[in-house]
Amino acid sequence: MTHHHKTRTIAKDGQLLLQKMETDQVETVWDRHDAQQPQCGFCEMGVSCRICVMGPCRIDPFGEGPQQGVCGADADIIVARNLCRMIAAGAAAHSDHGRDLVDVLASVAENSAPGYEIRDTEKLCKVAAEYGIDTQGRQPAEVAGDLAYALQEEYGTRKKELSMAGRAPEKRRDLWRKLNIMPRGIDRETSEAMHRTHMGVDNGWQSLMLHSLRNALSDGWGGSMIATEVSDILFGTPKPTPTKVNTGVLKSDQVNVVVHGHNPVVSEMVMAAAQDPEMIQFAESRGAKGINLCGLCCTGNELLMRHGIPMAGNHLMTELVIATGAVDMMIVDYQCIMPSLGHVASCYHTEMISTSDKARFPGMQHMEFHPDNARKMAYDVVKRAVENYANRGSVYIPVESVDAVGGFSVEAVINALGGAPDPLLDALKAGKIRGAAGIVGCNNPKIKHDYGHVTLTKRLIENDILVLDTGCAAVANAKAGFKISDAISHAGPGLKEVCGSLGIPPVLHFGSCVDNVRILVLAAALADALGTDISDLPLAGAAPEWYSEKAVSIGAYVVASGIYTVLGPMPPIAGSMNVVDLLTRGLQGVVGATFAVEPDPEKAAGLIQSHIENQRGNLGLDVKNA
Ligand code: BF8
Ligand code: SF4
Repeated sequence: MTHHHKTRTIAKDGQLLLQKMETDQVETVWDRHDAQQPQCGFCEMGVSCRICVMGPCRIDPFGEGPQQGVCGADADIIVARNLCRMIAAGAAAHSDHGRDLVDVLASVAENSAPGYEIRDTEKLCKVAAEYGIDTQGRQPAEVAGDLAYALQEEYGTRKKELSMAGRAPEKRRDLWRKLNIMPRGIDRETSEAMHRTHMGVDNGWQSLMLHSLRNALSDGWGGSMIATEVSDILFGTPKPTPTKVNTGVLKSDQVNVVVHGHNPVVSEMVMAAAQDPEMIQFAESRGAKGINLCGLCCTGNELLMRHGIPMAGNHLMTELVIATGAVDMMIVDYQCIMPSLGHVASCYHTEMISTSDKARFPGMQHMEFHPDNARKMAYDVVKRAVENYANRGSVYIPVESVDAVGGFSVEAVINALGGAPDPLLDALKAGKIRGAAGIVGCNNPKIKHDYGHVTLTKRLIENDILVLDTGCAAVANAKAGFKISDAISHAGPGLKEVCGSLGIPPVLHFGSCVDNVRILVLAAALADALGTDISDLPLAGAAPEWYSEKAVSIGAYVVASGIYTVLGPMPPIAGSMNVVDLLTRGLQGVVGATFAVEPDPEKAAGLIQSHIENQRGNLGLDVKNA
């Protein structure tokens, strides 16, 4: 094997498929990353600005060249504005995804979305009650209509506080009010971020950063929370479900349909079509043994969480999966879909289908899904996938799949604990579990694929820290075998005992990236049970391989919610020591938590461990020297 494949990824299937793509002479994201070297140092430090056409401008980080843009903006202003816009884009992506689910909910209420239904009426009623909607003796569709309307109001400008933010502990909400960062409307905060960062508006780097936190909170306690809750209402609240992961989930003798993207609205309907006995019969009539639906990235996580649909891989695997030659069709919705995929697919037999009016890609056929036609479209695309099975060339599925358990919603965790968070709190107090860490986020060719996630997770569970994961981190950890009950053999003695008696793995799959809100809800429940704030708990967050604007928004709302967060890759802020200092130190006195940056996961584990022990000490619990 060419040596550099091993430096690019720790995943065996990744290494072998990289080798194959080299032989096939198909470029990958790593090749293009190499071709971009050296990347622009100004942009890396966040000191380039192209917000207006008096520019583009850049600040010389060595102090020799210009220290101001044409308008007079200095490095602090430029860095803060750029970061604010990253957060606005990330918050917009999650929140618009949430809006699409609300649209489906509204259509279900009007009976104009054939094939969609309310699968979790209990959750429907619970969320409706939070909005003061009467549920007694009413039909689910009526309640759903009122709830959809109320959720649309969360996006607007009529409110002073998001209703969903009411789920945060009292102390946290008081703090947000005091700091004037309580999110008001979801779209409002994003729109205001774009206004503030227009040339000649907000030129205070501190006020820009505070609004950025408010914008991020409108994602975490708004758009993403709505996305998760409405997905549960429409498609079911996850329960622990066995599944399989890595490219070994592809089947050489079945029609392989892979869904990629984020929104379950399309992938759920594709699943229904792929499981229809008539479609399976059609596949058999074409010589296949069946239809094998697999996921990639977060839409894959959505299906994995609720139905145990197998997961073919995470972000950096999305090109490599196609190189197996086994994917008869890939169906995408939006976010994190590399525009290279159409070209990669053209080198094999894979048909590529885009489905969202918001997201087009070169080399893909566009078949647009809407709530009213989704069922018909799903059957159309799956039928085409079956027809494409005959066009397969040679197939290379390099590894066996790995077992995993997904589906840990907060409801499922509380259920596993016997109905209340007390056993978890007792284990924390007794020091058997030292604390918990959320490991979340992406892959990034700047960090060896999956190495950041897997190494950090390994070190934390060894040291009795429970890991909750989402997104591409969750897929990395599943592939590493951390998500079966036997994985307690990797855990420290206390965590091993607790997980063993509860029958859960030491690493809990909490879902897709919007499902990070499940971690917030659990953290709020723990804080409420202890009568304290989230910032007092022995918790931490980490995004060891993050790349996307969405991840910046997540990091910002997690910190603004009071949870210390360690980033792997450095965000583009190094050009402003003021902004760096605020985010890594100053925020402690503001929101009770900070960011840290540490690309080495071994060292990141040390940071998280000392933070958790420190938090334990402040709570009056026993402290272990790391
Ligand atoms: O929302 S973890 S690479 S797939 S952004 Fe994207 Fe990052 Fe993966 Fe999911 Ni999240
Ligand atoms: Fe340059 Fe200012 Fe325009 Fe940015 S806003 S491009 S710093 S003139």
